[in-house]
Amino acid sequence: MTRMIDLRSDTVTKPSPGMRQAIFNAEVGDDVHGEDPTVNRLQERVAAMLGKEASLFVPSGTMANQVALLAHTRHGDEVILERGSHLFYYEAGGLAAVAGVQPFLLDGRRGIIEAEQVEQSIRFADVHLPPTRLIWIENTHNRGGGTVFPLEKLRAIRSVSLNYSIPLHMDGARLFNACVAADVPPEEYSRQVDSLNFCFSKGLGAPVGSIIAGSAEFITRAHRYRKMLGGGMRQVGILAAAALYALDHNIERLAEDHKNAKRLAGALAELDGVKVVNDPVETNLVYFDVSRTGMNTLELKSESAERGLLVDPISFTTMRAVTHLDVSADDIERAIEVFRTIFKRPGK
Ligand code: TLP
Repeated sequence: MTRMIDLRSDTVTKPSPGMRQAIFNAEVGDDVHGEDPTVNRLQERVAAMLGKEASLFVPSGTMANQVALLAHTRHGDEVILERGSHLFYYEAGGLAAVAGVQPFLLDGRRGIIEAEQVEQSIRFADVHLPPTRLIWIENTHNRGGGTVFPLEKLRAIRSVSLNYSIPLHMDGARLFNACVAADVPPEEYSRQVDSLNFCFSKGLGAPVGSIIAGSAEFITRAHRYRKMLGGGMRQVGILAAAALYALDHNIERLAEDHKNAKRLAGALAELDGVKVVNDPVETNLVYFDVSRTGMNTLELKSESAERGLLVDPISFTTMRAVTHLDVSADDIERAIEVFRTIFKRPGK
């Protein structure tokens, strides 16, 4: 049987033989005691590469977001963020339930918000109003279509954040996709924000892990919240070794994923009734609307799976396909053939 092509997410990658060897060789210790040499090496390296004082390894992007949110806010505070942000949309209500904060939602263009929108949303001191304690952006923006946050727009938001003394956090789950696509070094994005996180478990190909970076004082608070949420891990150098391996081997190659995503989007756009929502595709995510093909996304999901291709709906009308290091250019050609076959069927 031919191998399934899995375009559901870049989280589905499996550790390569080289990464498994690095995991095998990892030196470990109890990280709750701060004694894991590989975790310490990873945290020092990431802090240095982002130009921040400190960083903290956490089990997931969701925990990174929740911990960052907790470390910046108190119950009843308000956070300004875009409507489709992962923090608001995909974290099982954690923003309200875990951090107890209130979102002030902005409509972005493909997830990108403007400095003016942010400035107009800041609350002034009044007993009726919740205090605005945090500005939150996502780069690349997942639901926006893998959109790269333009540096000049980020700089403009940074000056609002500084003028009003409101911290700015970046959910950079796919930070390196942005860096590679826009040719912007990670420290350049990092310089514009007080704190940020990125994931090793997406395009970078590690099995588990995310990291948060910021000032030493912020990371001390984050450390306490990581413990509170149960994210203190023990001999976790085996995962930090995978993360270090990912930083050494899997960043530049993200350009291939972007090329594959563009190729897929170009071919999808030629199919009758299919509309690429995030055209032009900027990084590794392709969103496409199938409402005019006569098929809904759940039908498409099961028809594709029968033909060896996994893709996920994000609504009844829109699908998402994600390229990553376990998908080759040839796999993309096969995926295109599957879509061509399905959409050419009579009556569709
Ligand atoms: N995104 C996942 C799903 O949760 C939707 C995906 O398949 O894209 N921030 C951003 C921008 C993300 O896209 C994700 C994961 C996270 C945070 C959370 O990371 P994990 O899955 O490690 O908790």
